Amino acid sequence: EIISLGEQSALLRGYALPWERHLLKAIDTITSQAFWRRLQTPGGRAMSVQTTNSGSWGWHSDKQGYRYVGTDPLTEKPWPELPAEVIGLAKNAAAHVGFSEFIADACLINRYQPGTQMGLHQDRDEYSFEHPIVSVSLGLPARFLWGGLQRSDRPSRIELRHGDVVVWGGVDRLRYHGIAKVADGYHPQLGAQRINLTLRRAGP
Ligand code: MD5
Ligand code: FE
Repeated sequence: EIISLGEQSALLRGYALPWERHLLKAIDTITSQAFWRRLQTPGGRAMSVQTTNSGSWGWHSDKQGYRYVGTDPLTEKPWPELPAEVIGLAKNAAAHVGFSEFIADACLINRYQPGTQMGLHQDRDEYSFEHPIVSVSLGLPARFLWGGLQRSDRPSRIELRHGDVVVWGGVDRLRYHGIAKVADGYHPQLGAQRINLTLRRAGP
């Protein structure tokens, strides 16, 4: 099932389910090398979401600001490799929404425990906004807040569930978005958490 979210964005319900085994294994492998962490905002506060990365670039935040870095600041080693199956999932999903030949070079992984949320923001740290972003939701469901091009635009809400994939690009690429506070619960594969992978082209 394809649910249109905007002119150039869509929710592909359950699209990642055939890749579930690869995704769970990838998360285990990646987080055994690049541990979950709570990043500091440029203002010095700890984010409530836990993150890690894989691929050529990883998203990082500290007092110097938001940016992509080629090595994990915790280990000073390159980020773990992004598995070919996951790059393939993102490429296939993007093509369904009209973005052909999308090759991700960065995968930001976010972990939400019950009570965690992500405030409305835009994703604008990538080198170019011409590429789409593909997001994969796993574990507990969450309400996605889907706004407009101005922060003051009132967001609509849509539930993202285990296995859902969303593709955003083109005119929808810079829309404000966030995640409402994740409710308590238990997921058979992932327990009391929601994990989101965002696949991006961060570099040139
Ligand atoms: C999440 N993560 O569920 C979301 C999913 C992030 C983030 O927002 O920055 O880590 S990605 C949602 C997204 C990405 C790019 C554009 C838009 C939404 N959009 O235009 O709405 O952890
Ligand atoms: Fe975002």
